[in-house]
Amino acid sequence: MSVPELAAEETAALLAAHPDWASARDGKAIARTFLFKDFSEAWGFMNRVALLAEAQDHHPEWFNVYNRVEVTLTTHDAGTAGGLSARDAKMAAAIDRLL
Ligand code: H2B
Repeated sequence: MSVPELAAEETAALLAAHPDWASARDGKAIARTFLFKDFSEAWGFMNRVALLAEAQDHHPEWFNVYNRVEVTLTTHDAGTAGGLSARDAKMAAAIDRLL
C-alpha cells in the first residue's frame, strides 16, 4: 500500500507555499512549531488537528509541552521507509488554515 513520494520540485513547491514549515528528517518530513498563549490554547489546537487527521486518515507526529506544539508530518506508507507525499501537503495546508 505504497503512496508516491513527492518529487524534489513538488517538495520545493510545498515549502514555498507553506514557509512556516521546514524540511526535516533528510527531506522525509516537514515540521513546524506552534506557540500559543497557554496550554488550553495549545490543546484546543491539537483537538482541531486531531479531527482533521481523522477526516483525512493522516496523522501527525507531535510533541506538546505547555503552550508549545511541535508537529512533524510524514507519510509512513510512502516510499520504502516513509517520506513526504501529497497527504502531507494537504495536511499542512489544512493546519495552516486553522490559524
Ligand atoms: N498517517 C501518516 N502520517 N502516515 C500514514 O502512512 C498513515 C497515517 N497511514 N494514518 C494511514 C493512517 C493508514 O495506516 C491507515 C490504515 O489508512
